[in-house]
Amino acid sequence: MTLHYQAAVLNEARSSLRVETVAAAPLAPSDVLVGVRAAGLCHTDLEVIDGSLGYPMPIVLGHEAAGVIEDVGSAVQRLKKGDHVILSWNPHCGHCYYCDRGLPILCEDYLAKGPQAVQFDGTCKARHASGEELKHLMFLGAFGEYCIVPEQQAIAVTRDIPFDRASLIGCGVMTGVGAALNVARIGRADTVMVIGCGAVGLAAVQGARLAGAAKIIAVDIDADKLALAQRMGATQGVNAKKEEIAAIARRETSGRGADVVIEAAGSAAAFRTSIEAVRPGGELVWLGKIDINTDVTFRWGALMQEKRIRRSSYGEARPARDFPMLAQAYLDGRLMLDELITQRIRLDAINQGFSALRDGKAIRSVITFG
Ligand code: CXF
Ligand code: ZN
Repeated sequence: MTLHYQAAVLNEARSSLRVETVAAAPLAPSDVLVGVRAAGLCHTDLEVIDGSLGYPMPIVLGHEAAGVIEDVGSAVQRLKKGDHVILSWNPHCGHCYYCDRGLPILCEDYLAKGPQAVQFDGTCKARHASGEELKHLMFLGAFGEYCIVPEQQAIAVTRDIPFDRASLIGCGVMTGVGAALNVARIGRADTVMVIGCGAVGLAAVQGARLAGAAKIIAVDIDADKLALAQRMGATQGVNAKKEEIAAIARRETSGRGADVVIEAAGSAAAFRTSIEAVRPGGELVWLGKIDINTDVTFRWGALMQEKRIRRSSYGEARPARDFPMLAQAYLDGRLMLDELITQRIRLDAINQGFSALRDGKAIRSVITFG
């Protein structure tokens, strides 16, 4: 019998999402049916809505989610009905050139199929009532009551973490904490600067704290976000509207510059500031993004002196290793997630949720189901 459920569908860019009844595809042997319980609204979803990121339509967005396994395909081995899971948006084949070199984020199959907005086996897992196929953003499409994904994308975690907090681990938190714990090599005496205190930047501040950094300088233009960064582990907050950021980095490090700078603001100015603020031989991790066709200029001298620049899209996530670890860190009180949720909304309020994100009013709005 076909499963019907409610999902928010984007039929064309620069239009509102519409909550519609859709039909699920039959479960393939290696797929699981996830009952989505919480899904966060991320900037990448917003870029698709606003048309700066082109995807085929109609599409179901949503790629930061947690839920419950409702059914499993005949070949599924690791998961069972009732398991609580956080979803990963980086399925990978495990045997291509890049997977062999420890870079699942560059998996050839993942990169080839991502822009087609199909699931990892090349098919779509939901249809409109009209019979038209629905695409899925980032191999998930979690803005609906259900979501069908291959087993590898659903990571079982402890039942003790609430779904709304767990959902954040699937994208923003993983990216920020991972930048500090997996990508940068933060030493105990290090000074780390985090530029941009949205969900990803606040997670990076916490990652720097977990890595044992001595000083953590949080940078933003919003006083409330700076105050939150300080509650989360920043040793100081700096308002980029009022202060010269690179000068602060030097002042705090006997003139050298920060050992590690994590950029999570996503502006040309932030990219430029980040390279000016890092010390010679220091590490820079760029997480933010701007339109891919935009040129960014740098002062050449700032790029010299053995500085190491890394771009990371998912904080070198290893979801099966990292999601349970992050869930436990939350339960132990070492990772603050409650404060990242500005509002909880129902699926039919999704367009207001995106307006709040567009206006910079929300760190995270989370849709809750059930
Ligand atoms: C993005 C980062 C840039 C590549 C696509 C995914 N992360 C989360 O939304
Ligand atoms: Zn995201």
